[in-house]
Amino acid sequence: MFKRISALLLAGAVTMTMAGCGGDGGSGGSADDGKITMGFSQVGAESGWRTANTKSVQDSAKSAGVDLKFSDAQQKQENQIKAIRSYIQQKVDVIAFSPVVESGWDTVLKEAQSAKIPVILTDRAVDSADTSLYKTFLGSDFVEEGRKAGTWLTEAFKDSKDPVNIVELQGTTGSAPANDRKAGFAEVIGADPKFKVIASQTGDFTRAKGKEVMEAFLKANPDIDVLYAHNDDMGLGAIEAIEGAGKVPGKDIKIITIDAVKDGMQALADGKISYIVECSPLLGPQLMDLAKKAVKGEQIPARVVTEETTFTQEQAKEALPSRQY
Ligand code: GZL
Repeated sequence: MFKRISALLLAGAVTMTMAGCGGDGGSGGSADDGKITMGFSQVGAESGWRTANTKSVQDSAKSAGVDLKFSDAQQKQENQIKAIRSYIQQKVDVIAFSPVVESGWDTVLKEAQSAKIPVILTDRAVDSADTSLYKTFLGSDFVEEGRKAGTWLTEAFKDSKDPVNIVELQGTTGSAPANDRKAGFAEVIGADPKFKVIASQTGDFTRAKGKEVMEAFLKANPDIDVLYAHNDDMGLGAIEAIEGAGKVPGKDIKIITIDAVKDGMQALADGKISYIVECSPLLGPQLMDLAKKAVKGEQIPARVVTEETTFTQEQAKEALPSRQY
């Protein structure tokens, strides 16, 4: 995480804007006729967020006239590496991917660099020390998302004199969102010793695993006050476990999640979830714009941070009718 923050500070993060500051004479690629080919390696189809992200990428490629080669890695790094190698063999103009985990990418990214194919990180980041291996990282600030979750919790329990027992459902082990959402949350609640994370385990961003792990948490810990789930889907699975244990989600156990997909927002509006931090999956349009610029050899920002908000139960009721995902 630290490496990426220093790269962020060096490069100067931009939010939602792209500074096309004139060409640096890159490979040029086939963008001169406007049509480019993108090889995209997607993490998988593990959550509602991922489904929405895939739709955004595929729809945006169509409207941008980008020829998209798309692969689903079923949450396995080796499948993403295979897909990237195949795109290099096919001599695509640009490669984009959401790295399922932060580490282990340098070798294949060096192969893409030697083949003079620009790489764009979208959604999740890598921890490579060599930031020349990719042109930009387009995605959320996951540490900030964790901080927002922690800030809501400390505010909600500011008058409590008793210990606040928290269980945490982490995202995929080794992934940037799991590492950073955990760090940001811990940074904020760590200021007050009454907040105690009594159990923390991965639910791999899936509903099924979230339910399974929450069942175990409930068996081992009779006095849970709060669940912090790194995504809506694990929170929704946990709600099934909480109700199965005869407890009332949102009342007996406050629930904070991250994403703000439709099912999560509905549970928030229904009072089962207490607070949601948004993480937008709608990265497609920006990705296609950045890809075209990269293929033309134009300068693009090293970091593009997506703008996001947060939702209370009242705000969810207002926002639900117009949600795109
Ligand atoms: C976050 C993304 C995460 C979502 C999960 O940008 O990588 O992966 O929060 C998804 O829902 O599975």
